[in-house]
Amino acid sequence: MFSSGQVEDLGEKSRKRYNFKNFFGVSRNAALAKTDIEQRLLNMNTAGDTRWPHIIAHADMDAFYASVEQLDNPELRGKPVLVGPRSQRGVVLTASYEARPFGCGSAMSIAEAMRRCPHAVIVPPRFERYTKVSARIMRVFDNFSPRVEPLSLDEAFIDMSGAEDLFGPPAAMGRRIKDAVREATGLNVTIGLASTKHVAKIASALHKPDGLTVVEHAETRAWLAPLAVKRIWGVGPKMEARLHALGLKTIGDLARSDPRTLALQLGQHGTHLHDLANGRDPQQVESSRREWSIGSERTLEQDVSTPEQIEVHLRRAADRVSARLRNKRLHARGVRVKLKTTSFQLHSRQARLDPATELGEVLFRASRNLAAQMIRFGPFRLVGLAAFDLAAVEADTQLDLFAEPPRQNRLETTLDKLNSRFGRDTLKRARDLERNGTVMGTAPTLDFRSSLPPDEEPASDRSLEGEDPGWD
Ligand code: DCP
Ligand code: MG
Repeated sequence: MFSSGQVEDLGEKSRKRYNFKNFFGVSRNAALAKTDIEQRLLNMNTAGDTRWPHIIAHADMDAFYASVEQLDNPELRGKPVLVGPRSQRGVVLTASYEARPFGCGSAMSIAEAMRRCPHAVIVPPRFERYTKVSARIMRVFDNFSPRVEPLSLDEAFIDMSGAEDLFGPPAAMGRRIKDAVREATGLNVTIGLASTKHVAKIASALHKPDGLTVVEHAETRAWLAPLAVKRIWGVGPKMEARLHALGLKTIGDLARSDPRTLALQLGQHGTHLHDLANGRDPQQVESSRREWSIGSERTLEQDVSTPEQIEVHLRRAADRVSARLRNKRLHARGVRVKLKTTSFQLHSRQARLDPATELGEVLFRASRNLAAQMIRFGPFRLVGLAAFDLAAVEADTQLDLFAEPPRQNRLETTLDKLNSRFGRDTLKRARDLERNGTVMGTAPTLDFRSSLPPDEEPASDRSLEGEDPGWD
C-alpha cells in the first residue's frame, strides 16, 4: 500500500515539477488510498528513458446524464434511456449506451429517437444533480494532480506529468483515475492518455464506453496516421469537406502534406492542422483559472477585541472577497479567518461552505462564527478573511447558486456594479461607519489571491510567528 512514507520518498524531479509532496499533503487523497500489487509491479517498470515529455489524461464520463439517471434509478439500468423533455419537439441531451446501437444520440429530436428506439425510456433532465456529481468528479481529478482543466461538466484534462513515481506509468495512472471515479460516484469514465492534450482528447473518444487508451509518446504520429481527419479537434463537417477536396482523408495524409500549400489553401488554420496531424500541440493544461484562495486582510491602526469590532472588518473583507469571486465567476467551498494578536500570535480557523457560495453575506456569517471561537486570544491587530476551495460557477452547482436568496444575490451584484463604476468602497454598510461618519481608521488593505494550495499560501506572518495548533 502507498503509505505517506512512500509519498515522502518521491523523486526530487517530480517534487520540483509540481510539488506533489505538498500537494498530497493537502488533499489527504483518496487517490493514494488504494492498494494493489499490480500497481507496485508497474511502478518498477518506470525506467527513466521511457518517460514522456508530458503526460496528459483526458477524462470523459460515459453517457453522463443518462448514467446518472441509471445510477439513481436501478430500474433504468440496462435499458435504453433518453435524457430530454417529454415532448416530441424536444431534443435528446444524451442517450444511454443501450440506446446508441439504435442510432440515438445527443442533439437528435425526441421524435426521431423514439422512432429509432420505441422502447426507450425518456427521463427529464435534473441539472442540479448532474452539477453535484460533476463537482464530485472534479474533486477526484484534483486528487491526482494540481493541474486539472475542466472542459465541461463531464470532461477534463488532467496533467499527470511528473507523477510516474506516485502512480506508475500512464496506463496505471489511467486505471487509477477510473477506479477512483467509480469508487466516488459509481460511474464509468473513459480515459485517453498521451503526451499532448490534443492526442489525449482523440484517444478518449476512440474507445467508449469504459475505455482506457494510451498513446505512447514515440508512436504518436504513427497512431494518428490512419485516423479520419474529422477526428482532429476543431475539424467539423465544413473543414472536413475542404480537406477531402484537397485529397486529404486521413490524419496521415494531412501530416505528409506540404505545410506551405496547406497554409495557402487554409491560412493559419492549415499550419495549425498540419502541426496537430504531426503530433505537435504546445497547449498546456490550463488550471490557472482555478485559484485556491482569494482573501483580504488588514492590519489595524487600533487593536480590536470585541466581536462587534472584529465583525466590522470581517464584513468589509467578506464583501471585497465576494465581489472578486463574482468578478471571476468563482464560488468557494471554504472560508478561513485569520486573527493576529498584539503579541503577533497568528490564529486561524476555517469552515466548509455547503453549498458553495460567492455571497458576502454567507461568507460573513460563517466568518463571524469562526472569529467567535478565537475571541479569547485577543486583542488583535490584524483581521483577515479568505475564501478557498474555489470552483468555476459553471463547473459546479449552478442551481445551488440560485438556491441562495435571490434578493441577496441582486443586492450584492448591484453593490459590485456601483463600486466598480464609482470607485471601490463607494457604498458602505451603515454599520461599518463610526459615529462620526468615517470608516474606522486602518492601514491599507492587503487583498491577495493565491494559486497555491492552502498549505503553501505565502502568508508572510507565518514564518515569523507561531501558528495556532488548531489550524488544519
Ligand atoms: N449534452 C447536452 N447537449 C448536447 C451534448 C451533450 O446537453 N448536445 C450533455 C449531456 C451529456 C453531457 O452533456 O450527458 C456530456 O456530453 P458528452 O458529449 O460527453 O456526452 P455523454 O457523456 O452523454 O456521452 P459520451 O459517452 O459519448 O461522452
Ligand atoms: Mg461524456
